[in-house]
Amino acid sequence: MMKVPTSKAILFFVLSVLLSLVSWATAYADLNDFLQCLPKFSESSYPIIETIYTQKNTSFQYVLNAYIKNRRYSTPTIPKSMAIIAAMHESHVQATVVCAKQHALHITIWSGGHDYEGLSYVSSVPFIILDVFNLRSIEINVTYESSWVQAGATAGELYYKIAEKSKVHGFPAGVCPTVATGGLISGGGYGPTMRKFGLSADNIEDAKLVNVNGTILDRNAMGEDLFWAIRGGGGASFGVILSWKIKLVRVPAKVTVFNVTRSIEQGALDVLYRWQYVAPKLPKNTYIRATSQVSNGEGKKKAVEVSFSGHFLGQIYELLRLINESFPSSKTASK
Ligand SMILES: Cc1cc2nc3c(=O)[nH]c(=O)nc-3n(C[C@H](O)[C@H](O)[C@H](O)COP(=O)(O)OP(=O)(O)OC[C@H]3O[C@@H](n4cnc5c(N)ncnc54)[C@H](O)[C@@H]3O)c2cc1C
Ligand SMILES: *[C@@H]1O[C@H](CO)[C@@H](O)[C@H](O)[C@H]1NC(C)=O
Ligand SMILES: *[C@@H]1O[C@H](CO)[C@@H](O)[C@H](O)[C@H]1NC(C)=O
Ligand SMILES: *[C@@H]1O[C@H](CO)[C@@H](O)[C@H](O)[C@H]1NC(C)=O
Ligand SMILES: *[C@@H]1O[C@H](CO)[C@@H](O)[C@H](O)[C@H]1NC(C)=O
Ligand SMILES: CC(=O)N[C@H]1CO[C@H](CO)[C@@H](O)[C@@H]1O
Repeated sequence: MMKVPTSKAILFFVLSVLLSLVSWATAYADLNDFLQCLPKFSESSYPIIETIYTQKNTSFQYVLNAYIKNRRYSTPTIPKSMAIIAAMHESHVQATVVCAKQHALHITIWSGGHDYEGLSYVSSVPFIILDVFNLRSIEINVTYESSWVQAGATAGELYYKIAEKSKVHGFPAGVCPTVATGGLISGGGYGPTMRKFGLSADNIEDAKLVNVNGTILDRNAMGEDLFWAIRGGGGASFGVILSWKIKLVRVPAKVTVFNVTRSIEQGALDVLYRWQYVAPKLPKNTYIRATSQVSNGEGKKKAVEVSFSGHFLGQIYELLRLINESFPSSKTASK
């Protein structure tokens, strides 16, 4: 039976719609004051005005959509931010935080846009996006086996920069190359070398964060508790991460990767069953993940297949010996 809304419920609904209209309207009124506040708190040699995209800017939609990875959150009914501040300098981040606080405006912090729930660019209250994708410098220091990486740099860019400087160093970050280190590392960060080196967050030596007062803090200034929290607790709960000092890890100059796919007829279930017991016990330099996907079977029928993709910190002959020892049934499975 359908429930008929009572007059109280209708009144409540109307009131909440009105309230939300009022709150968006007052927020838009505050927006101008907020925008005028920004230059006062940022370095004048880096004009912050050039980083502001209000909804009137012709590039607003383009800038907004460029980093939305979950298209479900780019539909017209999803509330849009009043403005995007695409910071080009650390002082732009400081100014955005200080002015948003002064004018009681909500900000979301955006690096690579891979948030599964769109938390970095969607909000139910009027808001402004603080976009740090332009802050993406990477300074590799091979001698000290460390590197300063800004929050907007992606995992792929980091891998590339390290490889340019050294063939025997790496960093344990994501499988996906387009996640940004801002969200990735503050949420943990897992990838193909995690069995050997742990999470990205386990390999951080220092960080720079803008706190609620707009002050830049490094590890020493923020203290060990906050430094602990931003390595897994989600950065946006605590401040804006500007950069991480990461520890480079030593890897062989040549590594081996593979991707083997089996259909059900080819014994995918047997291999998957065995994988559960074998994969966690393999030497730490070996990583095999299993993903199942829908494939086109015979006569356009949907079928299931399983892919085993692996990463081995060594060369192919060592890997083959290892696989022969640990997967005695892999020969039957590959028939
Ligand atoms: C296709 C895809 C593949 C993925 N693959 C992997 C993977 O291989 N390994 C893995 O570990 N994870 C993976 N993830 C998860 C991903 O790492 C997390 O969603 C991560 O938070 C994304 O970071 P981002 O900066 O790209 O996203 P964003 O959406 O920009 O940010 C994610 C969250 O972090 C906050 N945040 C972002 N930047 C900052 C900052 N500078 N300071 C403070 N807070 C900030 C945001 O406010 C938001 O809450 C994947 C996600 C997707 C969509
Ligand atoms: C590496 O770091 C050390 C110590 O901070 C510094 O003296 C050196 O100049 C750095 N090298 C590069 C190439 O940045
Ligand atoms: C921010 O500044 C206020 C006022 O000076 C102070 O009371 C507060 O402790 C500061 N907060 C942080 C997190 O530093
Ligand atoms: C492995 O191969 C399958 C089938 O071609 C493909 O769908 C999957 O994306 C591949 N995985 C990797 C990690 O390359
Ligand atoms: C692995 O087993 C196959 C099949 O028995 C064999 O041909 C191959 O030489 C073995 N490889 C190694 C490195 O032991
Ligand atoms: C970043 C950017 O292009 N901002 C522009 C938005 O629109 C105003 C008004 O036209 C310009 O002054 C800004 O340069």
